[in-house]
Amino acid sequence: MTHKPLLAAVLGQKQPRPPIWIMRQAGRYLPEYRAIRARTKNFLELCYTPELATEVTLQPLRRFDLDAAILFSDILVVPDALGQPVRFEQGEGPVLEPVTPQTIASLKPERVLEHLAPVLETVRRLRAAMPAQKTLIGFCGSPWTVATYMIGGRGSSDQAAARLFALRYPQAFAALIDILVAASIEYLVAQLEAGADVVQLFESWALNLDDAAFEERVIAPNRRIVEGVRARVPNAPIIGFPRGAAGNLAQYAARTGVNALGLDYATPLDFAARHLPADLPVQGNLDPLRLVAGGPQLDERVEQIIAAFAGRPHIFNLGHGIVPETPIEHVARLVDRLKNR
Ligand code: 1CP
Repeated sequence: MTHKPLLAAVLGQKQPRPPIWIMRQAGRYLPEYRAIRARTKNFLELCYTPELATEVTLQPLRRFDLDAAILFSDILVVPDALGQPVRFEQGEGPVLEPVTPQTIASLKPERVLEHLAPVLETVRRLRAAMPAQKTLIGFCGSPWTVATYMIGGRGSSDQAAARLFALRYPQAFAALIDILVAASIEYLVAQLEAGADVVQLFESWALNLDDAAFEERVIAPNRRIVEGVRARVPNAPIIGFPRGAAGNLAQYAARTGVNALGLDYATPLDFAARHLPADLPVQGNLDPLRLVAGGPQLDERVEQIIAAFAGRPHIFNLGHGIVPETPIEHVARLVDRLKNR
């Protein structure tokens, strides 16, 4: 038995009230985050400076009574560690020099853990600093999602570059996925050994895929990671978040072996009841813009979400990341309502 309510929910134990964390809970909506960010040259420097990364990870816990902290880092530290440098341009998001079928062989999986040593040091510091009842969440991007940035060179709404690459160069694509699966296993095992209680797989671009592509690019690699991590850390608690998976969600849950399923906000509330095993823990799924707008449309939806998942272990969260415009009072009100119902 664990005394951490959020970890317990991931492990399938229903809690008296849903534990809560907020996707991207450290970030630009917090003035204390912006103050620290202003002291760093660029975003990756913040991720690679344990003292500052530890501080920004803990900031949301000081302000709100959340049940978990999520390691402050980014899914794109993995390509950076593989030797495909990532830059974060102001107001533009990540920029990378795209990989080609020829350059994939020159990625350097053997240097991943060495490059990410500062992030693992942050996990150790967090472990030491966190109150016993709070859950520490580690994470990485799932291979397909990370590959969309490595191939496209930046974020896009349709992932067309990566989708075409996977179809045109199946061997090179498979080699890239193999590298990302292996690197992700190493990285997640290292996070768990450094003190993470739970790890989350962010498959943020699980949309725009036909079911054959979903099987090959999402289900198979996520399953390999779950199995590879558990071969080294038996029973490792894992949350899968396949954003946009829609009609593929039940397959994802059944076949990857994740403990808990993150739901995006477009997933209908009765979906779990109709299509998921009765005891499968779910996480989610408030529209982040309801948290921006506040008022009755926020409060009423929160109640609907809690009621819909009341019969199973449920972790309350947004259905995608919090946005910079979110008023801090709305976050405080949400956490307070959840804790004092
Ligand atoms: O200067 C800044 O403050 C940059 C903004 C920012 C932040 C705060 C980025 C750039 N990344 C992060 C931190 C981050 N990213 C965290 C830890 C913080 C926390 O949750 O408290 C996590 C878990 C992520 C994960 C992440 N990065 C995802 C998966 C989740 C999701 O939102 O779907 C993705 C897709 C990224 C890539 C990324 N990093 C940053 C941006 C702007 C983006 C998205 C680019 C795009 O839209 O394609």
